[in-house]
This record gives sequence, C-alpha cells and structure tokens, in this order.
Amino acid sequence: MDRALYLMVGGFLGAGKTTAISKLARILQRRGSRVGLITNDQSVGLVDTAVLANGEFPVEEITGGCFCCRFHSLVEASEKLSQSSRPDVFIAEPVGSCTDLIAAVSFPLRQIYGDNYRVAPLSVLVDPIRAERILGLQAGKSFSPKVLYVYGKQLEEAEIIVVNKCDLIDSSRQDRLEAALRRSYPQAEILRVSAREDTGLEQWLDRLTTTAAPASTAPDVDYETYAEGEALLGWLNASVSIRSAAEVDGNELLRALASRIRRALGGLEIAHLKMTLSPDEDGRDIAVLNLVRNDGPAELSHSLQEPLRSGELLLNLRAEADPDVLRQTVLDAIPQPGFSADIRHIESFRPAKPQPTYRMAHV
Ligand SMILES: Nc1nc2c(ncn2[C@@H]2O[C@H](COP(=O)(O)OP(=O)(O)OP(=O)(O)O)[C@@H](O)[C@H]2O)c(=O)[nH]1
Ligand SMILES: [Mg+2]
Repeated sequence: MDRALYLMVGGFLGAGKTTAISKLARILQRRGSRVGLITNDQSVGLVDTAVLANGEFPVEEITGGCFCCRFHSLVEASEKLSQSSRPDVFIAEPVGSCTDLIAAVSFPLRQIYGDNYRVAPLSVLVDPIRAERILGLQAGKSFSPKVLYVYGKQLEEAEIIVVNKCDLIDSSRQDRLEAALRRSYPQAEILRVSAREDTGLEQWLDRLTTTAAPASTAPDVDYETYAEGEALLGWLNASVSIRSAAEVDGNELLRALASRIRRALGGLEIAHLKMTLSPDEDGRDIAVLNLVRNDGPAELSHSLQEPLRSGELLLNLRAEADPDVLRQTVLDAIPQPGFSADIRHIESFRPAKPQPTYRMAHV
C-alpha cells in the first residue's frame, strides 16, 4: 500500500494556518486525493475545528495538549481517520505557540511510522505584518523576548517558510521581508502566498508533495525558555449559548464583542482572538471573526446570511496577558442588552511546560 503523505503546517498564532489548510485541502481534492485534517489545541471548544468541520473533509481534533506532548494521540487520530475515510494526505495544524516540531513530531513519525507515512517538509507560516515588526523592519507593538524566543525557534526549524497574506504588503516590502528572513533563517526555502486570494498555493503544494523532508538534525531548544515564553501567553476558550426574543444580526454581535474585548485589553498584545457563531436554526451557516493583533482589523472571514434568535458562540483568545485578566475581560464583554448569554464553558490558563513524548535530535 502507498504511504499516506503527512503535511504539517505550523507557524505562530494567527499566521493563517487554518485558512491555508482548508485551501490546500481543496486543491488536493481537486487533484483527486482524499484528505484528512487534524486540529490541535491546549483545551476543548476549538474555533478551528468549527471552521474546518463543515462537512467538506473529515476532521479529528486533539485537545488537552500539543502534538509533541500527545504524540500517541496524533497517531491515533490519523489511524481513526484512516479507518473512516482512508486519506492519502493528512494535514495537521499544530498549536501556534508550539515549536520543536521537527524533533518531537516529524522525526518520530519518520522513524517509528515511516512505513505508514511519508512526512513532507515542515512549513512554517508567517503573518508578514507581525514578522516585519519582529524583525525590526517596521515599528509596532510586539511580544516580550521569551515569546519571541518561541517565534524565532519556529522559524529556525522551518524547512519551508511560507510568507502568507502577501495581499497585505506590496512587492518591495515582500522583497525586504524575504531578504531579512533569508539572512536570519538560511536553512529554509521561502515561498510567498496568499491563502485568502489563492496565490502561490499550487506551487507550495507542489513542493510539499514532491520533496521529502530534508532535515536530518533538529535545532536545539532550551525548554526552560520555551516553557516560560509559551506560558506568557494566556489562553481562554469559552462556549456560550446566545438567545434573543427578537432577531439579532450575528455578524454585528461578533464585531461588537471583539471591539469591547480589544478595548478592555488596552496595551496587552492579542496574538489571536477568534470567534464563531452558529445559529441553532441553520446548522450550516456560520460567522467567523478573527483579530490577529491589537491594532489590526477585526475581520469576518465568514458572515451569517440571516439574522438569528439563538446560537452557539465559540470564543478562543490567546494574548500576552494573565489568564485571569482574559477571563474577566471576556465575562465583562459578553453580556449585552437585547440577548441572554448562558456561559456553558469557560476556562483560562497558561499552557503547561511542554514535555514531548519523544524528542529525536537526529534521524
Ligand atoms: N489578508 C489575508 N488574511 C488572511 C490570509 N490567510 C489568513 N488570513 C486571515 O488571518 C486570520 C487568522 O487566520 P487563521 O487561519 O485562523 O490563522 P491560524 O494560524 O490558524 O491561527 P491559530 O490557529 O489561532 O494559530 C483570519 O482573519 C484569516 O482570514 C491571507 O492570505 N490574507
Ligand atoms: Mg488555526
């Protein structure tokens, strides 16, 4: 039997991994492949799963820890997908604050499950506006040094750096960013894409499907600094039932909620605020809102077609802030006149110290 292709699309929070994965999956399907998707998070109630699980592709989610720390769950999820839909391509989205994926996921997959999977090069997606600030090419707020340690390690282990959202900056800024990335991360091939506008995706996919994972040695990672950097990011997941006597505009509801949260967080840097709203009446309609930095636009990547009376709101917030502050901010921001909100689940925490199941520095 042919081995299934295993693609991992990493990159920092908000870089566009979920968007890119759904686009890659569609291209693969058009090319005649069966695709299975795997999402991942530190906790339950994932916006990404809600976005991807729209019936187009089978999705498994791994919650309660990252792929590295739950390697066996990753393999089980793949086996489950294999039994239900026999994908010939798996696409996995690791947690955006995770690094050391080569040593903790790619190498163990190659070493232990090499008969089942052909592991593609690790792609690391980059949001160009975020990267320009971090690389000192543009002014603007960023994260503290230990969070930036994780960001840098992600790029240091990238086999392919994919500059996404190229629709946001002109070609001279793209050239400058690419040159800076090339200087700092000479090991990686650099590609430019726009997942939103479908540019560069076919070429990226061609690289992934035709090239074997090139790395044979993984970069060193100082797990103390990595753990401290990851723990500086507060994590909040909530699910809320919304109900109203009159019809409400769900898109507007999400926009207003995002703007209250952004205002209340003030100078605390948002890595990604993402929300979905699914009406109870129409299971297929969904609104998705994303905000990937404090001074960025709150964008609705999917809008509801009709007003609604009741629905399910999922809210995932990752910011460099105390988890208790995130919790209070969200609890204060949700109640609004005109609808009742029943908070069915809310949790906020700092990710625990990563303890990978395997760590293989070489293959
Ligand atoms: N302008 C532009 N926006 C994009 C592009 N790709 C993704 N986005 C937007 O970036 C935001 C974040 O996208 P996601 O796909 O959720 O990012 P992610 O990397 O999966 O985020 P996490 O799972 O939280 O780490 C959304 O508003 C997307 O619509 C792109 O090519 N261009
Ligand atoms: Mg995502």
